[in-house]
Amino acid sequence: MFDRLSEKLSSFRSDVEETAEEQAEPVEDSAEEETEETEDAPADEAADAAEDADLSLGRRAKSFVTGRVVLDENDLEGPLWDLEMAMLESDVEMSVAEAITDRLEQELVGETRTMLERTGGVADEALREALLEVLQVGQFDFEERLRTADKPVVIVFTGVNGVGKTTSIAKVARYLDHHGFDAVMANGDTYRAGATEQIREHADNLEVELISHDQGGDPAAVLYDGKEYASAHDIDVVLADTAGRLHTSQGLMDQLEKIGRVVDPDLTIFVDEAVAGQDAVRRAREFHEAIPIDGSILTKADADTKGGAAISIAHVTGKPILFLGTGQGYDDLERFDPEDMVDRLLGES
Ligand SMILES: Nc1nc2c(ncn2[C@@H]2O[C@H](COP(=O)(O)OP(=O)(O)O)[C@@H](O)[C@H]2O)c(=O)[nH]1
Ligand SMILES: [Mg+2]
Repeated sequence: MFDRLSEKLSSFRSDVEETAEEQAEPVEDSAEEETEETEDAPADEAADAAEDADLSLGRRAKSFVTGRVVLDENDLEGPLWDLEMAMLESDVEMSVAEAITDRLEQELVGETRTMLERTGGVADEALREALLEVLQVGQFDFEERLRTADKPVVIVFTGVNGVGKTTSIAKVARYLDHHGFDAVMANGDTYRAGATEQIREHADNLEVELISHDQGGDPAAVLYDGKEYASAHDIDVVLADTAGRLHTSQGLMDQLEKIGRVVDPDLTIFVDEAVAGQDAVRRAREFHEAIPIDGSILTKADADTKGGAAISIAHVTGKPILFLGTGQGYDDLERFDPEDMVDRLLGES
């Protein structure tokens, strides 16, 4: 998962380390700094240069451990540019790539840095901070939210056709069961032939009730019935499926808007596939602008090497990624954890 992006991030780390070792001035203590300021005669400068050139690798390495180095904009220009290009190639959205490189520059440039570890360690730390900043957007405790909400909690799943909405509903039903919540499914995809059979199979496998109407019926009416059923049977959560495709995208948005009015969902979750990269990010933005979402599920992360959608979608919508879909089985659903994601991207898990 996300291997290619992970490789590119790790080459940024080694680029910065290399640049720092080649270019940054080791500053061993403040006494020396003061001497340097007063010694500005050309002869002394030459002597300094000779002394610098003389610094053995071992001594330099030691000064990185115990001393301090200063990285400036010029040192970082190359590595940051390469990183930005690498992120764009990995389908990271432009504004998100910029937010990450800006943050890295802020973290790394400027004041003298105490080098507790090798420079790579500092780049690593900065990269971790920058990635966390874009991934942590709006995270909330999903189970706590369900626990404290009035029941039944209605969760509507939106997104285009084929991205994994119905499969995700089945996985979330399993997840809820494992966390002590019961659920009913409601099939608001009355548009596609075969949609009811597909979700019924999941409902039967998972032993969850399914509310459905005939094909061509009003989705809002099905979801309303799902909510009524849940109230009458004391069921915690209604998992509401929707159609991903109508004649026009305006039709789709109108339908979601009507669902919003009729069942007043507690959570609207946007589902898209991680493998769709920039397209997934663009759709997330469009859906969110039309019908505000509360979070996203990124499916097919198991098949995604680029990682761009996973990096970008929270930042672009301002709403968190809640789950990653990692396969076709009911248990292939991971609660999204920004720290774990960063560890994975930085090769630490
Ligand atoms: N590899 C993989 N396949 C998935 C995942 N989620 C869904 N799929 C597959 O994607 C296809 C479309 O899923 P479906 O739930 O019908 O999409 P919908 O049209 O949005 O409801 C199915 O073949 C699913 O098995 C996932 O996380 N990983
Ligand atoms: Mg479906």
